[in-house]
Amino acid sequence: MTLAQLDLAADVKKILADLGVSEARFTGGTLSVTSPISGAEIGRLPEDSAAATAEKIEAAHKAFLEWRQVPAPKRGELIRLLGEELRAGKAALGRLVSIEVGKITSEGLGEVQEMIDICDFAVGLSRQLYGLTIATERSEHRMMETWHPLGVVGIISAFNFPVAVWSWNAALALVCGNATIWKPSEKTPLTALATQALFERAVKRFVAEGGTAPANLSTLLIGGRAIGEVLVDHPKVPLVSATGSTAMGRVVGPRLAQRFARSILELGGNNAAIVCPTADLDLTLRGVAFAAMGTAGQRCTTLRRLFVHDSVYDQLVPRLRKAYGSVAVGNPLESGTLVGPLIDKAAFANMQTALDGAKAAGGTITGGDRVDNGSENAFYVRPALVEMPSQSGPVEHETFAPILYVIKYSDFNEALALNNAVPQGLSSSIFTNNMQEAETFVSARGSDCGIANVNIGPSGAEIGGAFGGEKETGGGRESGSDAWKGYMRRSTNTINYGKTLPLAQGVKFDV
Ligand code: UN1
Repeated sequence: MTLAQLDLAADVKKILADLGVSEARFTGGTLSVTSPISGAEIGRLPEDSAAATAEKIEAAHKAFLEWRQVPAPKRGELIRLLGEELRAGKAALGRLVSIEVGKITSEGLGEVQEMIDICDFAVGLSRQLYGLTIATERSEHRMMETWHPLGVVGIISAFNFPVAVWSWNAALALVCGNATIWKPSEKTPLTALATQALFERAVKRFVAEGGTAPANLSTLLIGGRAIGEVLVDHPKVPLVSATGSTAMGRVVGPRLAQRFARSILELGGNNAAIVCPTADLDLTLRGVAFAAMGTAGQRCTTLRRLFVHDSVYDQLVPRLRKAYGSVAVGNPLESGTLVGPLIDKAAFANMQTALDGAKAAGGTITGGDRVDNGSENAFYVRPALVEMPSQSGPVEHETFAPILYVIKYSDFNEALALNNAVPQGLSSSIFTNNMQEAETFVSARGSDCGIANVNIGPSGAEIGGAFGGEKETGGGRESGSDAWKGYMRRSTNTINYGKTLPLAQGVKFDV
């Protein structure tokens, strides 16, 4: 079947109808959504106005006031049910992710699995929101810290992980006792509608079980930048977690700081891997191929820079060139495809601009050309492998496309310095069997990124670890480990259970 013959709009309609989303939510509106698979329109959503957004925030705040009173393990039960709904809806939601974003089938499903995983994590967490008890210097006193919900948590997500990023934030924020309000990317509101429908199903079951869940606990905002601004500026939103470009973060971060609200920023990455003389080259080839070409280079963790030791360069790079030449590019819904389309025409134009810049800087390019799939509005490309004489020009920037810059190195410390020499600091990897190199890479003088891996690529992180990066990546942490603390406020409590009032630091104040 050619791309032009695919009736993706009908497919979308059926998936959304099965999930109980009314047609009025995705037809007849002003926000047009197209599938990158064929370029065809698959939805037209009514948008929220700025005034409606402010009302939704007020309603979410009311929900928060009730929800914070529900014991955390009971809040966890709602997220357990959400996990069940996601399990039941995995095939449908995964397919919708593939249609709306262009991910290959296993990655569309994988994204939903990531949502299920974080729900499981959050359910356990709902019984582990621990604070410390701290030794006090005063007799008959006790000092402790307790963690309380914050309020309404704003979530701004990007097109490339249209639903998983919501779940990392929402699952934690909700068990922590907050209400959430979500502005998905304008490019991917349909998967958000589907996710919201699954959440509402979970709420229904929770209430049927006797649980207390206020209305508007999780709210969806549909629209563009203007409503995002309302969210960022609203005094009843104490935290906004925003995923997107560094340019977006430069606007959102200072605006939140200006009103002393918190931010979790998950911005650009320009992730590197170092291939050392002792690397297992079969494993390296597979690790590099997935990290650099997977998701058509549109993950924030995508591998973009590869530093290869000169002793293995001529063994690895020709094999990589071959993989780039033969990787299956095409309809992501077809089995066997590994690289789907770019999200849109602008992404294609950005890729071509970066490749032109690389050429001007002395790069030798394999691939990068458009693959004609019979639809002028769909943008398929052969991933590009660009051998560069040095780290300069477009290598220093994140281009959200499958371009891997390869640079030869001879000294380990030089490679480490190159890894750290870009403004972004999300993810990084080393391929080596030399223990000193591996340990140095993950040490204080090693990679300066939020994620530093050994013998796996920089992308495809599990939810159990904290996810995020340093420098222009924004510094935020989401998902596992103790990232939950970002969604709560800490209260330090000192309790005097005696009859005297000793003051700290030996101060005397007898009246
Ligand atoms: C992103 O691209 O915004 O580690 C997130 C990964 C995924 C998440 C990527 N678990 O590649």
